[in-house]
Amino acid sequence: MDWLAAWLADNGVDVLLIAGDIFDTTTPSNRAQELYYRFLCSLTKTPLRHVVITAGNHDSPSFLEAPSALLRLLHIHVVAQATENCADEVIPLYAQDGSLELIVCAVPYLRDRDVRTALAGETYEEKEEKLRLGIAEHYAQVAEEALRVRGDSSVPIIAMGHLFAAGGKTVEGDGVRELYVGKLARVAADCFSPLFDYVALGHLHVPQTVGGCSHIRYSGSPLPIGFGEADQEKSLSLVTFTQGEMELSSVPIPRWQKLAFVRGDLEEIGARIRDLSVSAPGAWLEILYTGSECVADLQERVYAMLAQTTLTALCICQARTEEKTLVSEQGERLEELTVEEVFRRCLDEHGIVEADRPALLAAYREVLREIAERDVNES
Ligand SMILES: [Mn+2]
Repeated sequence: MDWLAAWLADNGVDVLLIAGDIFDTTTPSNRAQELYYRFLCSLTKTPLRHVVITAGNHDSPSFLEAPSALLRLLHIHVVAQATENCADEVIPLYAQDGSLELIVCAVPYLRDRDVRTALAGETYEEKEEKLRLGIAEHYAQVAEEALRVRGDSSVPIIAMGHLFAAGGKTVEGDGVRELYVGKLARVAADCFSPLFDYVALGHLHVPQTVGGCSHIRYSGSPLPIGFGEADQEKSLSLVTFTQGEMELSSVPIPRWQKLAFVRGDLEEIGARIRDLSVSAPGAWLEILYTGSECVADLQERVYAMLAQTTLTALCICQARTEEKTLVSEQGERLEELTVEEVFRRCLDEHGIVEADRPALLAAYREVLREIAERDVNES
């Protein structure tokens, strides 16, 4: 964040857009809140004139919105939930001389209930189709409102969004939480009005464009969020408008903390740790043991390998194979299983036939999503 504030200052950037997932949880720690507000304060010392922040699926809308009146005084606009009146999401930004210079359609993560009326007995295909139509309809409404606000001027219109675009890339272990019902509700590029000069998207951690349109883009997460992203270059998207011409570029973000994913049997893990202690001192590691034997004291053995190094293991686990599961059933820990694995075992236990599983799994994911998105401190 210090780097970002300095970079924004050095490059004379006018507006910063942050498209969601400000926090990882709906109840961020006090320390995390302090970092957020300190960062926002540090922006007031840059030439930056406006900041627009929208909520992602991990954020608590009421938490982000609570200080919004105060933040407005610092020219920081927060939009955390869609309301009846989509005009609330259309933010005109003015230059120092008072002239309109940019319109931002600050669309936050659209919760299922924001865009879809659920009916009993709907199939999953019908639910998904309604969701997609609801999201497209919402963007059409904000585009219409933006057009009204723009009037006779020709200022650019930027839309924001926090969603999963069709064809979007993710990497395993990056911690991107599934949205909506099941895994299929994906929004295509044609959901965004052609009125938008640029669409700034959040949610996916890999920087990428959508549907081959260079102006519909995920900047990606500024930091790797999981070890699956250990080798990925992170970046910001810089959009420059000069007399109606738009120029797009991607700005690499330096990596301050080395991460490495180590996998193999004990011998391979040992060799890799020796290499990394020289090539990547101070690195954080995720270690996956894939050897054929079950190692009861894996943690102790790995800690012994790390003892004389500056490396830190944040996660040490054993790969699960059929064979090993049988041997280690006794010592299996719930936290080693994903919630979906637990559910699959429940299906096995109850002898649920293959044909019934997709619908049950989709319903289960819907429940999980609702739990994860519950705004616990709303009132
Ligand atoms: Mn997200």
